[in-house]
Amino acid sequence: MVRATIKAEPHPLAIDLDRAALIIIDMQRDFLEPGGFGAALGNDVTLLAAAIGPCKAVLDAARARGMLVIHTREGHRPDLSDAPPLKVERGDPAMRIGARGPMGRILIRGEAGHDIIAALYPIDGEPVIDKPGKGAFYQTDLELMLRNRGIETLFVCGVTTEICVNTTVREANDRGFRCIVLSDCCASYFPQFHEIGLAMIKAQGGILGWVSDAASAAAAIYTATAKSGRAA
Ligand code: TIU
Repeated sequence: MVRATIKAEPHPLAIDLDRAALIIIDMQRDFLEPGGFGAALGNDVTLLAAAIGPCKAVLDAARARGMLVIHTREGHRPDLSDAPPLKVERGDPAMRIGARGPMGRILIRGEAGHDIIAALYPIDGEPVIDKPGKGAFYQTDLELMLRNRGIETLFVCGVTTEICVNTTVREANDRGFRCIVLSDCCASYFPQFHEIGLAMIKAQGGILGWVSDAASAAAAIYTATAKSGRAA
């Protein structure tokens, strides 16, 4: 057990870093780069870029410690058999899920746009969860992976704050996992939804989890590692 105290809201919390994992939600080209799913929905994708540097800082700390790092990707099979028709039918037919865009078919597994951005690309040993929904637990083996590793706490990063991050935090909370959402490692196409999405998590004494930031999380991880050595 390696205790670390994380500066967070609504209050600092002590966790066992040996039972913590980093989960990076959907930092895919389809959401962060022009010509993908995010842009097809009419969004300004440049708003998500602010989360990349902070995510990388925490990713570096987690890797240095040998912490479990899990990446997720939202997307569907090429035949769309795992995509609910109601999800596919929304929006301009020329820019829907499965339509061909500059980064390949939109939100389809195996296409360039579905891949994780270069700056945060997974390395060997980091599981990648392909998820058909907004929540990372829905129709995936994420819970099995976390239980097999005895994980209790998740540091949560990614996009978008109010959609896939929030849904995943809610799913994790109901399954008994402690979530620490890193505010500057998350972003939304709607800055006000980012703020409200974080506020909803930490309100009511941390009804869904805690909110911290990249610097606080990385500092706690590096400090614990310096004292105790690598966990892995
Ligand atoms: N990953 C994720 O949040 N999927 C979305 O579709 N988000 C939007 O904000 N559209």
